[in-house]
Amino acid sequence: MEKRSEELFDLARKYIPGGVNSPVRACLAVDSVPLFIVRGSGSRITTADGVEYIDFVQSWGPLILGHAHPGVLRAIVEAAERGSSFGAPCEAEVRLAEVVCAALPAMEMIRMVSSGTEATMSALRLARAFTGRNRLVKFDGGYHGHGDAFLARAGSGVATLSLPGTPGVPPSVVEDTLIAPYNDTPAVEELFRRQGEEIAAIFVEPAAGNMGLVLPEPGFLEALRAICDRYGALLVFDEVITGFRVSYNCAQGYYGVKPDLTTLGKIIGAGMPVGAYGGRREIMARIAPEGSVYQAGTLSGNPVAMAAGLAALEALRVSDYAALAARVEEFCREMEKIFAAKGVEARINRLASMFTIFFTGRKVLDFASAQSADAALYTNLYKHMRGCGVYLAPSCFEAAMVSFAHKEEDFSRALEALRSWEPRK
Ligand code: HOZ
Repeated sequence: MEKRSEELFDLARKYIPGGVNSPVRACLAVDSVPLFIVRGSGSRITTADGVEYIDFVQSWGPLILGHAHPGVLRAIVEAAERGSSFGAPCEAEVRLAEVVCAALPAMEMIRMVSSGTEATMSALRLARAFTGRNRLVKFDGGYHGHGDAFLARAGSGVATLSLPGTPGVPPSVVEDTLIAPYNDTPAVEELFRRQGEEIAAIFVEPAAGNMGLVLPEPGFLEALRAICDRYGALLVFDEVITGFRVSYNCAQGYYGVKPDLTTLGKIIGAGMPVGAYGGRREIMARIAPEGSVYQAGTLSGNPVAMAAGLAALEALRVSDYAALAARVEEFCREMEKIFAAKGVEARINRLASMFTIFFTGRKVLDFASAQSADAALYTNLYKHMRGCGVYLAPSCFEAAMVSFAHKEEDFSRALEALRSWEPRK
């Protein structure tokens, strides 16, 4: 059933470190080989062995409309036929900028880049230049891409592989990175009491998606806003995952808290490599060539990627986010009943079309409580579900993604698979 994937993985390991171009997908944490995908359609993916799976990863978030959405596909083909890259301005990048800024009142100007990592790295440079300060606050288990300054107590692959940080990042680069536990306002206040005059920005995922899904406690984001205002630091929302997923107005619209800067990625490229950062005009105007903060990219504002993003946002503007959230809520409740019937302690954190199953009896509100979850039991579940044709994230520190393309049959088949799970067998 996985023979061809195994063969391709053997070949890949000869040429690509670990056989993959991004660590988590190697499936090491769940003691499995990666599935090589040849096709995706709606909620389903098909592997190189010709096996179809119900996909709850959806390329880690970009595909909220499902795989190969017809409107997105059409836009990509039409744009590609006109040329794949110009390294010069095109109308689509202006239109996408206009549409994103219209959805986010806190975003007056935006700069397109090619990945979420690039967006957060650039936002940090800008925050430092604007405030004239060097330090930043991030949260334990928060992941903001693989920019050097963020690789301290990071989530996602760093957490999955239990890496303390990473060689290659000089201590001097992370010594300006201050860490607080997620949802711990007093800890953030303490950092600012001691070094507030030196802190350029707080970087936070308004709902953390890289230590598994962890939601902000009521008042947490508002407190961060107030602290930044008090000390003249910038509040940066990393909405690479939550942007256009939590709602059409992103997590900032959902929670009603305005950041100074926002980073985006994933959904605004609909599966093409796109990132962006934006915010208040007076801050963004510091970027070259309007200002002096340098940041550039040949593929920034790429016409094919911009066309894909525009088509996706056009469809999302009229999509029923509330209905999808309600369906995911019902699905999570059903899963909770099944776990309870099996005597398995589980917490399912969910928000809109994302969820994470934590095998723990504790409420999961930060990285420490996320780490209390039984990773071996998650591996056991992952393997069973995969055997039943249900594709979950290959790490308990990631969020499952549901799309508008998921159908009743997908949910019922996933629940059926879960019912047949015999924990630890
Ligand atoms: N780090 C991303 C997930 N949060 C991407 C993982 C991958 O594509 O392998």
